[in-house]
Amino acid sequence: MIKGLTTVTQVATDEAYAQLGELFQALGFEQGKGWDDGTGRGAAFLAPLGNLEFVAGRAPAVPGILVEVTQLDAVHAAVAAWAAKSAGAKVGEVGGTHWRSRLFTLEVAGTELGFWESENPLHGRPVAIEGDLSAAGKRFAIVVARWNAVITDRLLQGSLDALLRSGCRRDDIEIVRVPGAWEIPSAARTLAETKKYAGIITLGVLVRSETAHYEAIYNEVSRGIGQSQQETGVPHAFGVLTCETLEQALDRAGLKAGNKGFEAAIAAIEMASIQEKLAVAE
Ligand code: DLZ
Repeated sequence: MIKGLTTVTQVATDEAYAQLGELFQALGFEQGKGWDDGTGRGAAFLAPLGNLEFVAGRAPAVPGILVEVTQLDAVHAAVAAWAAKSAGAKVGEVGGTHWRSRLFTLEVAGTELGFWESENPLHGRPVAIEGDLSAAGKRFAIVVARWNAVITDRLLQGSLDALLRSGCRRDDIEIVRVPGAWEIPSAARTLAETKKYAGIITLGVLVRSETAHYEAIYNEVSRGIGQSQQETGVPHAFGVLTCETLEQALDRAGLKAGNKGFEAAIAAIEMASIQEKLAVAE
């Protein structure tokens, strides 16, 4: 496994060796384990991040040692103040580069260093773990309520469309029909516990104006689906519409406001991929 990176630079004189050591300590580098074997000596300075860069074609006109910093102007002022007291040290002006950065150079007895700062605010930020939208090779289950079937059938079509267009094989999709939204959590939980599916898509429609105990059903359905997801670790996409009227529900099932079944399936695909990546990253 890769652990770190060391570049070895020979400096011309003992004085330059001492000067550079003093500067790097003053700049806040952590001192590593040095060595002295009687024929030569080395002073190690540890940076929190490092990378090795190979270049082909046009090489940027930069020193071989580059120190990336924040607050370049403050570092420049500190290095310039240090150089004014250090014999033979020469500090260049801060200038722009062709890769959206600013840089200045320091030369000590023939050893040249560059200090630079990126102007890209995202530079150096950790790369986020994000899910892919490929469902190829993964199995998904869809739990769909028959209540308000005119609408839930459209949601189902939307989910199937998303899965198939994302590369899922038809044989890798299990569809389970349940009487109403109330029954969705238990079916979802049973499917999730088999651990056969990368994700579960839950589809239903609750219409407030037609459901006297709407709140009671809705609370239990959302709690049950969430609990199944948390306790099994299998992603559950929430495609249960909660609408004031049937017309509003139709709009959300492909008429005017997208198809929430499609969106739920995409969320399940993305979460399945994230789970896979998180498992590898652990
Ligand atoms: C009973 C009922 C009512 C009134 N409304 C809805 C609804 O809007 N959407 C839905 O999916 N299901 C409804 N149900 C059925 C319940 O979810 C459940 O299937 C039955 O109460 C049987 O347990």
